[in-house]
Amino acid sequence: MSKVRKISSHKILNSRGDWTIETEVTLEDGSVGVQAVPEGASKGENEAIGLPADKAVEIVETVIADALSGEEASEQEALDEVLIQMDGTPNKSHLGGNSIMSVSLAVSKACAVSKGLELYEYLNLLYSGRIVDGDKLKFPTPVFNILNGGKHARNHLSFQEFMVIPSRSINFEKALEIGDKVYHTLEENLVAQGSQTGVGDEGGFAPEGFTAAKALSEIRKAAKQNFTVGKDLFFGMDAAAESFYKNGKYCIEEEALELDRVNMFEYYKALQTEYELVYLEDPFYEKDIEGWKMANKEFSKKMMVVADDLVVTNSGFLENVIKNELANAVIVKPNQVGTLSETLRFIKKAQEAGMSIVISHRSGETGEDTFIADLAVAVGADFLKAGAPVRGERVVKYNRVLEILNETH
Ligand code: 2PG
Ligand code: MG
Repeated sequence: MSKVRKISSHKILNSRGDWTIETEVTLEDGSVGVQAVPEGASKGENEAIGLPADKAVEIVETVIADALSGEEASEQEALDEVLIQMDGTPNKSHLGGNSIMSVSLAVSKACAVSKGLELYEYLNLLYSGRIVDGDKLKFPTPVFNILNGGKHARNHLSFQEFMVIPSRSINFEKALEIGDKVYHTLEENLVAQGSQTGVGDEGGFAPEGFTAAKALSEIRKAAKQNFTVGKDLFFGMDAAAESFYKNGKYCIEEEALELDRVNMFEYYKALQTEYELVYLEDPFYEKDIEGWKMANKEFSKKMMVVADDLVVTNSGFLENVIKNELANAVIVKPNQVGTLSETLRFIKKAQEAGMSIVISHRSGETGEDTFIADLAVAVGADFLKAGAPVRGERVVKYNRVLEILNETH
């Protein structure tokens, strides 16, 4: 294979207008891999820490470049281990999760180029030791976040994301059509009733004066205009409960509610009974373990109880979730943990435990970054969560899966 010749990095703006970094890794055979770093707004407390962009660029171009130059690029695990050891902290706060992630992922892209492989093929090789034939690839079901609140919007809806999830039996292209159709129907309905159609950070509408029940009923109304709810499609929520957890209570200000754990649980139960909810992400604050236990015990037979802030793509936290039966599905975001190898180990562990895998974007994304689309196909993820079916930085991920589908089928 080929050794690392050069690593350079620079600042770019992300979709929220915040600075992030983009790193370029060049191998001795001339192959190049470029990777930008996304950023979340609602972060788990144990996520890898991103350093300010200027600092991260400096670290990539000095400490990291010095350490990795001349090393064999195809030894992904060994390179990632060097980064982990050099950082030496549990949350990558020394070298920065962003510096580390940009290099780790860019190395894999450069290797794919060097081997003449598509990125998903190379990731597939890293993940399972072999390349799955194109016609045997498993494609993820897209999860469309079409109505926004929480930290992703400037409205007054506590819950972060309301999602449309096409049936698992529907192919990716048709699933995209469904998400897109429901999105535009919802838009027409919002216009007709005089609601705002401005969007949140992930492209979902962010109307004022909505509650969770109103959001779900409007989405269901829009869905029913063209599809059979409960057959063609279902619904999901990312509560991102940490963002409305204050002093031991879940404060849902738009309904003047201050709920304790049990009442919060009852609140979800009422929504689950009323709507075709199959997906509930971060229903409780990450330290409210009893809440998680309650949710998983009651809901896991009927829907996905999805851990995001609770696990932060970290195998150590995942172990605890598996042992204590806190969730039956996990979110995967490479920048939550920092290296590709740790991300792949996390996915493997979750798959072995029988959990559903949801590969996810961040609310702050960059326009051309499609890494998560290739990752989702490479590991046979169940779902790809990349926002609404609008806005360049969101649709580029869905379009990349479509491209892989078209190339292989
Ligand atoms: C989430 C993500 C993506 P953020 O909570 O799942 O939707 O949001 O990137 O802001 O953490
Ligand atoms: Mg989340």
